[in-house]
Order: sequence, then C-alpha cells, then structure tokens
Amino acid sequence: MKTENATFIKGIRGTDDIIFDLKPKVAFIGRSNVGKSSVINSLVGSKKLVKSSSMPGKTREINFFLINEETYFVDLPGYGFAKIKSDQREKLRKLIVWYLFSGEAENKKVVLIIDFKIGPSEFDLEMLRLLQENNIDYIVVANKIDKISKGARIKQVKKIEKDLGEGNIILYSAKTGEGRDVLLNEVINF
Ligand SMILES: Nc1nc2c(ncn2[C@@H]2O[C@H](COP(=O)(O)OP(=O)(O)O)[C@@H](O)[C@H]2O)c(=O)[nH]1
Ligand SMILES: [Mg+2]
Repeated sequence: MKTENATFIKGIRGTDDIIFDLKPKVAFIGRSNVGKSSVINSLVGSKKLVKSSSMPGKTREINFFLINEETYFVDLPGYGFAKIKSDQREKLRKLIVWYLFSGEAENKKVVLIIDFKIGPSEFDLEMLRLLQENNIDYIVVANKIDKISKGARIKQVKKIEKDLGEGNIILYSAKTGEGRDVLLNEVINF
C-alpha cells in the first residue's frame, strides 16, 4: 500500500483537544533507540517525517502525525532510558501512562516495539502487562530483524514468544522494509 499523505500535526505534553478527535490513533511505544521513529518513517515511506535521532531519549513530547487524513500515528517518548535524569524520566513515564491508560484518548491501538536481537526488556514486559490489564488493543513488533541472519531467526522468535508469553509478533525491519505490508494492514483502518 502507498501512504499518500503524512503530516506532522503537533506535539503535546499533557491534555489537548487532539486526543478527543475520534479518528483512530495508533501509538508507537518502546524503549529509547528501539526504532520507533524509524518504524513510523518506514510505514509512511518517508525518511524524515519523524526525526530519527542518534541521541536516545530525545523525544519529550507525544507527537501526532496524520496519515491519509484518517488515522493518527502517535510517536511517544521512549521509556527506560538510563541516561535521562530520574525526575525527567519519571515525568516521561507519567506522560506515557496518562496517554495510554487514563482513558482520555479514545479509539487507540498500540504498537509495542521491541528489539528482535535483544528481546523484551523488563520495561517492555511491564508495558505489555499494563496493556493487557487495561484491555488496550495492541500488537508487538520485533524490529531490527535485519541484524539476525535468516537461519537464526526461528530460534530467536521462539525465545521472544516464550519471554512474552504470547505468539503473535510481527517481524520487522525499518531498514529493509520487511514486514511493512503486514504492519500497515494492522494500523491503517483498524
Ligand atoms: N539495523 C537496523 N537499525 C535500525 C532499524 N530501525 C532503527 N534502526 C536504528 O536504530 C537507531 C534508533 O532509531 P530511532 O528510530 O531513532 O529509535 P527511537 O528512539 O525508538 O525513535 C537509529 O540509529 C536507527 O537507524 C532497523 O530495522 N534495523
Ligand atoms: Mg524517536
């Protein structure tokens, strides 16, 4: 599928009219540097819609991108980044938890991005538990599969599924575009 139109709308740090907009909102979450911005860019076919940064933990706002005038892609700050001062980190954690779990933002879906090579971190597992407890519609994407040879992938998939306690993950590479059609299908017009 071609994504024709992707526009940055705004970044928010707390409640805002945009979260009451009833268009579907797909939030991309994961630890810093896992490739959230890159995944969004690869989905919309742009190298620069979302700034992908070599400086982890830089996104401090919740950024809204409108895709084809019908769906929001929502880039959340990364969690679990150790180099951010702990009061800042706590602020970001609260912002993420507010957006995902306060119930203010409606019509949400969450794409939880993990690193295929590293597997889920403790933060990822905690996030997964919260998504399940709060009955949020979510999917797990394992990004950076290009870093592992095809032959070694099945073993890694099994390990990740065991760690997550579930077997429904999308294998993805923002670098090569592998998995793009499968993920687009999940996030456009869900
Ligand atoms: N090899 C590889 N590198 C990736 C992939 N996705 C992202 N990266 C790299 O990982 C780093 C962090 O990406 P970024 O999108 O900024 O992560 P974010 O902090 O989660 O938004 C960058 O250097 C990207 O080029 C991927 O699928 N494969
Ligand atoms: Mg980012």
